[in-house]
Amino acid sequence: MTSTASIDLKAVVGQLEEIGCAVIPGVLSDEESDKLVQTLWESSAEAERRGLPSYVPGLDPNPSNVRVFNLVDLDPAFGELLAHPTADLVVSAYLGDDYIISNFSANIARPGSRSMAFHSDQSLVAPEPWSTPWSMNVIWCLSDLKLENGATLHVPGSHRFERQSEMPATIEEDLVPLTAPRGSIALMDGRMWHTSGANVTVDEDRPLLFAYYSKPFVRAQWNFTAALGGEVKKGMSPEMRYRLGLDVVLNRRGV
Ligand SMILES: O=C(O)CCC(=O)C(=O)O
Repeated sequence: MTSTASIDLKAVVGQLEEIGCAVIPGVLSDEESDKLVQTLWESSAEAERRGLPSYVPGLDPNPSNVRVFNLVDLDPAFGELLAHPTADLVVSAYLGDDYIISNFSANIARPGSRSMAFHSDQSLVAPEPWSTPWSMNVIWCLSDLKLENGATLHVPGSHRFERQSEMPATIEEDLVPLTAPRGSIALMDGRMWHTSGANVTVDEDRPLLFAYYSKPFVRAQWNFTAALGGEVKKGMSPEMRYRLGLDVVLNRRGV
């Protein structure tokens, strides 16, 4: 599997700056991807037992998108992914090594799923102008990501719009799929305008995990202090406690 030493970090950061996204293939083996898909479905069933929604009207057009929220509480494998050395390397380089974790959830686009509303993730957590990257997604591709199975549609270069008023009315005509082989991570600047694609296959699921990271001064989307159980919190390293905002002091590490 791709080791952190073999990653051309300068090139990855260059693509994020230039295009707004980049792909690092081979971060997970096929076996690891398959195991995570299995863990994801088990976690989805557990989330349902706990009464967490898997379909949010207004977020997705129909229930063929299966959402799994609160991944970190559902299985330790997901916490490990958040702290994965490759993710840490890239996020530290792009946002700074004092980054925090804003959210971690899954979107399984099943056959029949359609696009959600066009948005950028940074616009959901910070007001314009969006002059610099304050957030980014590390998207764990547990299957191949291709147009037919609902690959994330994005507008390359759209991370440079500082205000919504700068965007042409026809911008959605420029959407293209973010393609990647299974086992990759796809990286996306938080300012990139995007949406989920439509899964037009007969029988292929598109399970993606969205690890959303931000600058430490941006309020997190998910309240991990409230959402994680005591045992899960206890198992977290000091580093992860800081990144998840579990300590008493939120804006200084090691306090
Ligand atoms: O599933 C996708 O491809 C995109 C999901 C997304 O943008 C979101 O949940 O905010």
